[in-house]
Formats: sequence, C-alpha cells, structure tokens
Amino acid sequence: MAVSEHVDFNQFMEGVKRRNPYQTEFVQAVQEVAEDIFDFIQDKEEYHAQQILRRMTEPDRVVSFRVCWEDDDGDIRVQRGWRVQNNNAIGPYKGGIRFHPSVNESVLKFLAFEQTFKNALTGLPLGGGKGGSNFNPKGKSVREIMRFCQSFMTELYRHIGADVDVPAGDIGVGGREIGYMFGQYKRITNQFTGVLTGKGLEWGGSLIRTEETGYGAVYFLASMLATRGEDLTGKTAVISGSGNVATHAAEKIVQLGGKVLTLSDSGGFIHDPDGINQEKIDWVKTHKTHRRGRIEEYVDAFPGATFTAGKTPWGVPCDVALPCATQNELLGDDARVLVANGCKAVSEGANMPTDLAGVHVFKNAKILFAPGKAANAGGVAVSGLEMSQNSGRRSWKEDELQQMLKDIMADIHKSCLKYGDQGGGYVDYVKGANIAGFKKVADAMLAFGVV
Ligand code: NDP
Ligand code: 2IT
Repeated sequence: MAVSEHVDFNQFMEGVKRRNPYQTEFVQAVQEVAEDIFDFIQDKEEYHAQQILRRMTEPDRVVSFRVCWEDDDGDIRVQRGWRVQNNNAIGPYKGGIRFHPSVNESVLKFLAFEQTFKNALTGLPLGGGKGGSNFNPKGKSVREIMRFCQSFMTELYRHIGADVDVPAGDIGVGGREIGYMFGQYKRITNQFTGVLTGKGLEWGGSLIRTEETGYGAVYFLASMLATRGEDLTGKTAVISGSGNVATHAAEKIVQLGGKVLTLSDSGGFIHDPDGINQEKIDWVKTHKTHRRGRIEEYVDAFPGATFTAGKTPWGVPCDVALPCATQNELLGDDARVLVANGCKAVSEGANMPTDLAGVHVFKNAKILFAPGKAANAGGVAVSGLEMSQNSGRRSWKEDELQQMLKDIMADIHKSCLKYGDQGGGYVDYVKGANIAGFKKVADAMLAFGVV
C-alpha cells in the first residue's frame, strides 16, 4: 500500500521540515504549494501512489563547491557556489544565478523549486534549477567581478550544458556577469552553445530578454485588472527594488498610463508624489547599474521626493503594488496595511516576496494577487525563446518575440483561471498557478516510472 495515502498535510509538512533543518525559505515555498496541491490530489490516486509531491520536494541534485579568487589587493578570498538542479521532467534544468551575501542552500532550493512550477507554466520545455554564490558584488571592482565569475564558471561548467542545464541572471547577475561567465565557459570547452541565456545581442542573446520580467509582471497585472473591467490608466503604483525587474516594471506602468510612487533598495525607499516618470526611471537605471549608486541619492536629483531609511514602501497608499526586490520583503502586517489602504491588486515581480502570512491576508481579502511564479515568468519565457533561437542558429525579430511572449503570458493567465476560479468573481491565482504548474510536471513524472 502506498504510504502517502495516509499522510495528511500536517504530516507531510512535518516530514519536509525534518528533512530540511534550518532551510526556512525552502520549507516556506513547499508549504505555499502543498496547501493547494493537497486539495487537488485528494481524489487522484496515481499522484499519491507514485508519491509525486514527495519526489518533487527532493531536488534531483544539489552541487556545492568552493570558489577562490584574488582581490585587487592580492588577498585570497573564498566563497561558496551552488547549482541546485531541481527537476528536469519536462526539459533541461533552467533558472538564474544569484550573487548576494544572503545566498545559501535554502534560498537556492526554494528558488529552484519555484522555478520548476514557473517554467512549466510558460508552456515551454524547461525544467527547474537555480544557482549562485554568497559573493557580494557591492563595492567590488569590475576586474574583481570578472575574476570571480571566471572562477565560479571554472567549476560550474562541468555541471551545465545547452541540453543539460542552462543558467541565466538573477539578483547581482546581469549582462556583464553573463558575459564573463560565457567567455570562461567557451574558453574551457571550446564550444559556442546556448549554455547561458541573457547573453549580449552580438553573441547569441535575444531581443527583449532584459525588459520582459518587469514588463511581463505588468502585463499580468493588466490581465488581472481586466477581469474586473479595469485598466492601469490613472492608477498609483508602489514598487520595491530598483534593479532590472523593478525599473522595467516601473517603465511599463508609466507606458500604460499609471503613476509610480516609490522604488527602493536594501537601504530604504524613495517616495516621489509627483510620479517617477521615464526620465527619472532612466536616471535610476544609470545610477544603480553604471554608477552603482544608492537609491537614497534620488532625492538629491529630484528634490520633490523623500527617502525613508531601513523601511519597505508598503505603507504608501496605492491602487496596485509590485514587490520586485527579494524574498520575504512583504510581510503579513504590510499586506494588511496595503489592503486597508485600498490596494486592489498585487503582482509579484520578485520570487516569493510575500511571506505566507501575507499570502493568506491577500487571499482572505480576495484582492487580485499574482504569485511570482505566474507574474514574473516573462523573463524565463524569453530565455526559453533565446534557447530556441540558439538551437536554430538564428535570431527572431522584436515583433515576433513580442507576439510569442504576449501569447505565453496570456496562456499563463488562462491556466490560472482554469484552476483558480473560485466562483463569485474571485480567482485564486496562487492556487491556479500551483495546480497548473504541478499537473504538467507531475504527469511527465508519472510517464517515467519510479526514477
Ligand atoms: P537586481 O540585482 O537587478 O536588483 C535587485 C534589487 O533588489 C536591488 O534594488 C536590490 O537593492 C534589491 N534587493 C536585493 N536583495 C535585497 C534585500 N535582501 N533586501 C532589500 N532589497 C534587496 O535583481 P533583479 O531585478 O534581477 O531581481 C529582483 C527579483 O526578481 C529577485 O527576486 C529575482 O529572483 C526576481 N526575478 C528576476 C528575474 C530576472 O530575469 N532578472 C526573472 C524573474 C524573477 P540593493 O541594490 O541595495 O542590493
Ligand atoms: O527567477 C527567474 O525566473 C530568473 N531569474 C530568470 C531565469 C532564466 O533562466 O531566465
């Protein structure tokens, strides 16, 4: 008899906690999914008998390694590197690389787990993975970053490949870092393949990759609002973060007629009651990416704005909110404040920015709430299209790519409605995304037998 037939939700979560001590982010991501999946599989014997959910919570493998590099003073530095290959049931492992001091095995396991569902939702043949290091790029010279990337890839290269595992960018990893890593991969293997995405346009990259995580999160937000007969015209938006995802989300909100009130970084948030227009967004992009400055300097450039140190922006009243910085940056109390201030919709540009208490607040208030695995899938979807272009040794035009992405995001929204419609005009997008992602991966796993 299948043991899992007798395992209820609480026993299941106890097991996950026992097997993953101190991995709070990973346990949180599993719980958010399991809350919905237990309901869904209740009457589906094959998923129980084959222990599909239990198998999904065990990554295929976790590779961890030492990364040594030499700083500009000639001192030797030692960092930790990882690649979590979570699940390749529907395609090669795929997911970004994060360089941030907070990176550890728990964070990368949660990200790889989430990525598996997100990638399934895109409808493209992509499995789930994630990697990174506790390396802190802040304050490092460009040469130090290059040496670190080269050292990181000198170990990582043996675990990845265009049909095996295809990393990309994430926090602290953008076009420059992908360039250094791709250069080192090519040097070691003597192969020019689509082993990384987010590449430069001259060397195998795809148009619209940089923009589409942030843009996609806003398209998804617009699709949700449309179900209630509304759009973004004249709506106020509170956004966290000031990196790739946040600045592009802001840009699209402005293009669709909304008004962006805030941006943030790990030092605090800026509030600009006049609205952060395109000129100001361009200033932020240059300031954060090229000058590697802090968001607080915004108030010197645009004196109408204020800076609040050490706080997140959720207390600023708004119509819509887009958390676009990092995990667990929007907590239960923040969610209550947003709802009390009349926020109608939340679209997660970041991965798991809302903690479990916050998710429950949004669900109970029945506001429009898109989880990151649905809302921010535009980035990895274009990565999947970059892989197709690399395999076909060609480049698609911008309008072709935009149409493909539009279709993908619309299909994700449709999948969420299919499994998340609760009747009475309320769609539980978290439930919809979890079930749609789970079903695709689970059915592939069933086909493979016990492996
Ligand atoms: P960036 O490195 O470009 O920007 C990250 C932003 O978040 C910065 O403003 C940074 O502030 C802030 N931030 C990072 N860590 C923290 C922290 N611990 N506390 C407060 N603020 C923090 O990364 P991205 O914009 O690419 O990524 C943002 C989010 O979007 C992440 O959750 C990522 O996983 C997710 N995502 C990214 C995709 C992509 O293609 N890039 C695709 C899908 C999701 P500071 O400068 O102070 O560090
Ligand atoms: O979280 C994410 O989806 C990403 N960081 C992008 C992954 C990718 O492979 O493009």
